[in-house]
Amino acid sequence: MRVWGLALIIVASTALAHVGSPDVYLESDAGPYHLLVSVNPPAMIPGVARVEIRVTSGIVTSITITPIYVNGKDQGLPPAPDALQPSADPHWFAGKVWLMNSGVWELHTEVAGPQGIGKLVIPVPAYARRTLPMERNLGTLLFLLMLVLAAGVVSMAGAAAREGVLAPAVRPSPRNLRSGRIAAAVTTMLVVTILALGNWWWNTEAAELKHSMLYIPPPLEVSYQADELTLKMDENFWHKTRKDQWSMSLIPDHGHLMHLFLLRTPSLDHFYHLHPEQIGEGVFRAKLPAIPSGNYKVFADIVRGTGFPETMVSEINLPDVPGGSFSGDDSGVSTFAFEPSSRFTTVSSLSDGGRMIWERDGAALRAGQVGCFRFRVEDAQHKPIDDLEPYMGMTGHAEFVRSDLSVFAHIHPAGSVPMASLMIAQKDSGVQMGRASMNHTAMDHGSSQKLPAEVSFPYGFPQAGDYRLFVQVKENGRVETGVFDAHVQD
Ligand SMILES: [Cu+2]
Repeated sequence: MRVWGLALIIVASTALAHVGSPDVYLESDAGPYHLLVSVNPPAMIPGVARVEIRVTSGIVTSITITPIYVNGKDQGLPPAPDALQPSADPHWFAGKVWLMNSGVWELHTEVAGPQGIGKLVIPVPAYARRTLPMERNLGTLLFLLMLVLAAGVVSMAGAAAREGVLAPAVRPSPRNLRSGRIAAAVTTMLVVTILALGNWWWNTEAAELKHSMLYIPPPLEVSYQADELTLKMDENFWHKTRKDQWSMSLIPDHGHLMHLFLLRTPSLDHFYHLHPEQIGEGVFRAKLPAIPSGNYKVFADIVRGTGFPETMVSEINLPDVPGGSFSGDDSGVSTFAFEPSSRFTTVSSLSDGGRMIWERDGAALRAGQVGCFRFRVEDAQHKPIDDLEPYMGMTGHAEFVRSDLSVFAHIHPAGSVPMASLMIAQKDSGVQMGRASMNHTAMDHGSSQKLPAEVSFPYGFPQAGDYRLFVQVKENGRVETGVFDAHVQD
């Protein structure tokens, strides 16, 4: 009997415009304070998100969070704020927040200290992500209880047919014994049938719940013809049933409706960051640069009207594409094939003769640990360059890819939250963007603006394994991509 099948519980989680990397990281000012925020989305919807805030500048005495659901409709009175608990370390606060619906939540954060009150809004997308099997011990216990109950019913029916008609202390005749056995056999068949039907009913319910609750990114069909990729987005059940709940329209994220990434597999040696044009509803077209043949994994980032980010995943076999040079904001890099044994590379040569240095402190990288990943850009003489400029409005873009492609995270200096979602959140709340965010995102797009030669990205690897990092900056009108390999421990 497949009693384990009885044991599926729907749980949920949140993720960003990323694959396999559900946690939210944000580095920002809140008034006079500077914060590094990480949010571990809930295991269920409704569910509890764990929030940790490290105060990296300023003295903070208390932090409260009010979660507000975003779907373009009035949410009525906000709930009472939850207070984060201070820890022994005065710079570190942690707490929990309930998220009740799938979609985007804004965590309205109020930070208090001697310098006054600072405010910050953290967008957190939430959705059911996976099912969990029942806990083994509980399952075993329930299974044994079921056996006891079933055996009890069978023995009761047998005893009733055998002795129910006899006077007390009268021994059953062979005829009584026979009817007892027949009753037990019939009851056994009945009980087995009932359990089988129950199991079937439960599995059907679980499958339906899974179908209606579990988030699956929109399907993406990719085809190649004459130097161009055509991408057709579709919708699945999850999207179709949520259309009236929130806006399915697309909004541009740093100037583009779609950010498309092509990565040659399994060597991870050719990487392209392209920006397809929308040519119809849900249909995009990308002009390809020169690309060598091979199997390419496709990641396509979009942001919905409420700020809900999604990453669609597909793959395509490409022939040698003659293509041209990169146009617009498109960029890419050709590098050495990935080898798990190489573990760490911290220096990457750039196409202009300069290099990019990963400023590691030498400590081992661990899964689930938040850190700031810093990269310095140098010229051919190994001097920090002074002509870094914003690339699509940001000082840098970084893509963290696990070697088996189970993780793909597109991160910016302000964190893992897409710029479009962040801007909606700031607009909703009327909270001014923090100074650091402004610097990070270099909002004025002016190419005359000169930036320091260093970029940093807050991130935590979701799981142990080998990773390749692509770090993109714009220098003197040209995009340079540094490539680094890393090994992450449990
Ligand atoms: Cu980016």
